[in-house]
Amino acid sequence: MKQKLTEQLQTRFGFFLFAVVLFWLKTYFAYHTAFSLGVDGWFQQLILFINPIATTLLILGISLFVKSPKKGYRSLIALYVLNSILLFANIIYYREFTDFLTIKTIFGSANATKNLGSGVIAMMQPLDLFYWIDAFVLIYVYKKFVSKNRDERIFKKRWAFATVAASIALFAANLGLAEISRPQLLTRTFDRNYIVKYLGINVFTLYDGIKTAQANQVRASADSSDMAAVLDYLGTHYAEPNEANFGQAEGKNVVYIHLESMQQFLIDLSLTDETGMTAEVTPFLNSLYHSSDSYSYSNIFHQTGQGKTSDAELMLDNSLFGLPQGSAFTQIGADNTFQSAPAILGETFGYTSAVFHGNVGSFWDRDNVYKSFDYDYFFDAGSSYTLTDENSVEYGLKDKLFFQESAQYLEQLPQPFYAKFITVSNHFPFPEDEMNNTFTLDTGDETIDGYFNTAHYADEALAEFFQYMKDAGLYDNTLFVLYGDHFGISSSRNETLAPLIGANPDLWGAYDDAMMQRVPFIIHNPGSGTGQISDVYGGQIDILPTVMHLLGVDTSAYVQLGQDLMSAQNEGIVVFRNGSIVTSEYTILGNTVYHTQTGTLAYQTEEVVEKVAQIRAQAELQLAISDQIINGDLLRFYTPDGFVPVDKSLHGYVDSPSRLEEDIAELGDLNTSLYYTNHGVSTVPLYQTDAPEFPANQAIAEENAMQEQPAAEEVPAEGQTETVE
Ligand code: GP9
Ligand code: MN
Repeated sequence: MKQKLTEQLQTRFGFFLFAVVLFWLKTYFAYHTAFSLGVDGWFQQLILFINPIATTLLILGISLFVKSPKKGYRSLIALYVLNSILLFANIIYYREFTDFLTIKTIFGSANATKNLGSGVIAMMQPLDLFYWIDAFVLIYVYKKFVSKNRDERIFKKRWAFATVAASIALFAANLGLAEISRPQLLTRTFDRNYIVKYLGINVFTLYDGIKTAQANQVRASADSSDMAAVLDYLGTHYAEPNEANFGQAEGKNVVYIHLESMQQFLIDLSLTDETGMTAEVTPFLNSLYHSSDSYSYSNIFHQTGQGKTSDAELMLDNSLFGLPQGSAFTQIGADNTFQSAPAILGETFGYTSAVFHGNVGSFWDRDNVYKSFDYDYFFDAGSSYTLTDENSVEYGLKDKLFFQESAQYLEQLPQPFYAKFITVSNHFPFPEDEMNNTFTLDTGDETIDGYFNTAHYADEALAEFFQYMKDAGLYDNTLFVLYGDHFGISSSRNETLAPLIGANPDLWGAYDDAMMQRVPFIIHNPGSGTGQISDVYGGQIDILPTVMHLLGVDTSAYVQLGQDLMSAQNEGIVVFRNGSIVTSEYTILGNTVYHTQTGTLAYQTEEVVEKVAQIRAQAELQLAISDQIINGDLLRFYTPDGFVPVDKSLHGYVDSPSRLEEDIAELGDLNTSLYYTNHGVSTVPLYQTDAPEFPANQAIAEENAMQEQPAAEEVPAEGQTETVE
């Protein structure tokens, strides 16, 4: 019997079937352990169970066409490993993004892959080895039982074709069952989860590839008449500014602070750290949030997709959404035409614009995309900051050092300026950093512990920066816009997080995950005294028109898809990039509708159904219009009166500091920079930071150590007591 089995296994087809079964079971195992596919009932379970078979037969079946037996076996193993890599990459990706890998994420750009790759090690777990055991088994079985007694017969082509035919038939059956459970599955693409649940990961990848190719065609086939629908939409959607504060900050500098991975639940949150001390996690942000000079928001949601940071930037600078897949920055950002904030402010009021970011400029293709947005300068790691192992984390210079090192460029910018600071310290995996552990927790989940620690650190960095702005004399004349870019804690961790934020993990559900997508949004206008905390529902798409109106820009002719949050005409419909919708009344997640205020399921009366359908139509239209603009590059067909299209060729960021120097030399007496108006006295020495890596602090620490006092650690420790109390 055993002998018989071994003989069967040694044949081409026997070994092939063995591999198919192995891969099938592995995939099914992964479905249950690595993804949450929302499988409901026995019928969906059945479909899930059978869905790996068809594509596994097809993919591994390719090896049956290889004539040479030796090469045939080997190509089978190679295909097996390749398909395993695809599955494994999806497992790791899903862990962080709760999503599947798309063709664009894989091949779209080196940046996206780098983005994916960087967190991979941190995301891997020892148990991940399980996903490779089968491959080792396959290779072992081949070496031990097959290779010496290989089936040397040429595998008949017609059997190879028969296998392909069988796989197609099986796929058709699979699709048929799927369509019974979910009609129009492929035509409407409800959700990526659905495609994987019903048809498997391989089919999803292929399907996604076809969609991507189609998208490339859309751009080529778009023409100026497509703008008509967009302008129609804007005609009905535009929200007029609130007269009470239109132009309140006119002429002021604008400083945007991109708060990496900050979520709204951090605001006003106090936790007890390991030392037993109870403290606010983000005391400085909290003080800004409650300041009477701040327009603060408690119900602003991030609307980013896979483009994460870059999607947030796209929305903030353009009031256009990122794409349903991948990053719009890396896919079209360098080519498309935009009417971005730096261009509008530059043309309207003569603003100088700059981005500060302590990471390499190529990440998210920023060094090309910013040209399309009309940024004058981009101070990045390559040109403007000195990075060492000690002073940087995975995505660049640590926040305290980043802000400090930025001061030398900021003071040189002709005013008014529009400056964006992109922080990095509070980025997944929120690494523990011995020198900067200012808030230590032990919840049993390192990611969550790390998150509070790095958020606290980022908050301290922010406080130092604001202090500098005051000391340098820039503060009063600057409008600050602070926003969280996207979640830092992924939904898979929310149940662990729940007790820390006063929620019951047992009652946690999809509604709560949706509510966790709130991000901080604060417009701080020093001296205004007109601030308040607004509970208006909005998203990142709404920030640009809101800020523009405060700055006194008439936005009515621009293509901005958001609505001024201070406008009486604001509709308060927030659509997520995945299609979920939140309003102050309803939270719509797929077919499930909740009352936003209570989290209870909404009883679907006729009235509710009608209202929800209306909201859904508006939300879908907003996303669709945005996608049309981006995919078709429609802004190339429409230039508002008086607006001069951006000339990308004017910009280059290889060495922004030198370029700035040249530009201000040319300005001569017309220079309005802080440095110039200060008669050439730098404000940089005014910058106070307790960063232990900061050279001055290191010198003090060394001196203290020389005097044999255990003071080396006291420098950061002092900062700690100040903020903890
Ligand atoms: C990269 C940084 C992080 O430079 O902005 O991007 P993210 O991973 O958050 O999208
Ligand atoms: Mn980010």
